[in-house]
Amino acid sequence: NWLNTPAANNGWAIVGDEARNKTARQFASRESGTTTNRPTLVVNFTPPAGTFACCSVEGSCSVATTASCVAGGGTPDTGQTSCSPNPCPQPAGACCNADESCSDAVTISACTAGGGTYQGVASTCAVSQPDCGLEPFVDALPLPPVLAPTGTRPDGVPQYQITVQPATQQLHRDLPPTSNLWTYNGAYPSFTIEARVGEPVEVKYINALPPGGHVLTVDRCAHGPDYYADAPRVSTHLHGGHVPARYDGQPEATILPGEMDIFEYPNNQLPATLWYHDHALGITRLNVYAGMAGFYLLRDAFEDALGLPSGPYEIAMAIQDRQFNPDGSLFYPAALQNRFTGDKVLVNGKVWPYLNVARGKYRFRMLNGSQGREYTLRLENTANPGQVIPFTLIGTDNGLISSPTNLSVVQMAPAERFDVIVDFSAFSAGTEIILRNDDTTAPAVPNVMKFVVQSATGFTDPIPVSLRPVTPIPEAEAVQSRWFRLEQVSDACAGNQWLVRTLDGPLGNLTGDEKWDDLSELPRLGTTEIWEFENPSSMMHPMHIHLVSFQVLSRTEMDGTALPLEVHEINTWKDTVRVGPGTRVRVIARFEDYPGRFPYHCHLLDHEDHEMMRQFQAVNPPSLCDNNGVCEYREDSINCAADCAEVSGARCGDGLCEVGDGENYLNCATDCNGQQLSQPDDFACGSGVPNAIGCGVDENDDRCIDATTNRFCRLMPRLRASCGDGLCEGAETAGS
Ligand SMILES: [Cu+2]
Repeated sequence: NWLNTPAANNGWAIVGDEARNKTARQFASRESGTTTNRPTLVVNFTPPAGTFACCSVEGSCSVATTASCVAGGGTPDTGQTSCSPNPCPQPAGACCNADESCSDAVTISACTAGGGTYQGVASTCAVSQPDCGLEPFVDALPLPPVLAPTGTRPDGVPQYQITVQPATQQLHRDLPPTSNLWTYNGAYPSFTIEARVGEPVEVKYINALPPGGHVLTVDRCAHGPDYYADAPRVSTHLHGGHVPARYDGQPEATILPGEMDIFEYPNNQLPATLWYHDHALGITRLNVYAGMAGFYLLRDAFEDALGLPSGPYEIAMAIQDRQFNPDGSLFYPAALQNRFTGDKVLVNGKVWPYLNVARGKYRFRMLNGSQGREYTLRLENTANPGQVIPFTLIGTDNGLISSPTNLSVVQMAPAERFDVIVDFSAFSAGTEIILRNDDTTAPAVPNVMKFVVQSATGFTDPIPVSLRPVTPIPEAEAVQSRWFRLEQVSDACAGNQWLVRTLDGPLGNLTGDEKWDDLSELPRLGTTEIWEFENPSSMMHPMHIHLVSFQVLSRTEMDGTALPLEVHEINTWKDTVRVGPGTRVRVIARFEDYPGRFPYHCHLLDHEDHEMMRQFQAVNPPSLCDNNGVCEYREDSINCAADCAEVSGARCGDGLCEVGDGENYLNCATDCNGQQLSQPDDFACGSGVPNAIGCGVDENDDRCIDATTNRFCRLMPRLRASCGDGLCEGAETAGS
């Protein structure tokens, strides 16, 4: 906290008379948020006779003799003997403001009082802006184009193709092109997928990244890179999507360069602002940071008929922070972070852009797509900074709310979405309205983007007073409760790591299940559960659960004292909830449709990558087990153990060189011999044997993988293949 919230720092003055009760006094530090509370040192000095105020060119004052003043380049003011108050004329110059903008003709005192850096007498912004940083609001807000299908299946399902590939893109007018982007289809952010409820879409994901290492530095302390090192693995998750486990972007089901995978999204859920982003185990933060994120907008006829702003008046905004190297490339720390916060905020891939808006209403689908930064957003009319301009909330993470509600500020945790209407109709042409971020997390970034009101009239229809009714899930419907504690523990490799630890009750004992591989939560499909996250730590964790849309039931202090829910958390559909320090949050969800393993995790990406991610397995009802000795559809190793045995370990002959489970070219030549992409068959895959090479981790593209012959190599052991969990795992075959 000392570093992260310096405004809260203070000191103690010890009076020293221990006979009295109060012998100490708290005082603010020079970093205090209240300027007048900052400590000042007052020195009383009586200058000797014959000295006068001496003014420097910069306007500072000292007391000196006339001769020494002139000798030092100053101008004596013989009418003044004191510098208090400062009698010197204040020259003006350029001021680098706290938001990296530059203002001309500002006095040094006015500049520093506003948190700026004075650039010198007679300096100008024409010269000084580059020293101030990146000038805000010089690039137009990019509007990600809609992705066009590449084909249509015989059953009418549109087919999309997303190729993960490097790209170079200019992210600010004055920033050199950023050359270390890894993107979907060459665009950061990606193209937007438009989908409709009840109409499935197919997406083919192709990993066309260069073989070799990752474009950003991989920390091998993370689970995933501890096996795969810096291999450029990808696995794409549709955030907020209600999809089968097979298509969920399972963190371990990554594909390597040269591989592809085909997903089908059923779109059987409420319309919502979804987004797709990478979810590869242990390198999610790096893949998302490098650019792997895009919108997936799901609609239906009911929402269309509401008459909300659409077309040019409906804009999705991906808000993400970044930090740049001087050459324009993305900077990310080599080691896992507690919480990364960049010093620039981008919206749809431009640093601090602007948007020209018509005088009317806009629907903004705002996404906090940042690694770990929270935002406290507010609209500020530069001509009238005190004016409150509301965001009219119409929807949250997973769909519309019952009726519009005005918010004066929007507080967004990572991965949260706010679907809002902003009405510019009351402003005259030329009005500039800045989307401010009042969150002071260091490095503080006060700007997000700017709206410039134009003279044209835009969308002026009224917003319906009723949107889509949200019915609360009754607590009594829940058949199971689960409790989790969010805690940091020591870690031999990285020093520490964060965990989601299963408890045996509210404020209960640890059960010992706390890692990714600890599969302890088995919600039954067709039932409702209440999950409670308790957070005794000093950090906020935005907790995300795959598969389900949940409702937030309550937030309390650790001792159970009730805390109010935020407006956007009351009777709304969510998939990510803020669990603040020292609080407990309960959510309720219906587990429906899709059996299998799904992650739940903290969406601070550095936490997610470092063990603050678990998986639950949604299991079929026991009534669907027919005990006929064959593991069939809707049977799994939990609901039908007799038919669906758990299998583990390697199975020679399955086309998968299971190095992690002990296979090599000596004990399983059929799976592990000569399967190098684009190489003659004279290599040997596997470990523990002479001259073997590993799986997909070497630099020369001689990986033990050949997608064209459907042969793969896996270094990570498959410890517990569970038949019926929706994933075809290492030792599982069609026969087993
Ligand atoms: Cu966390």
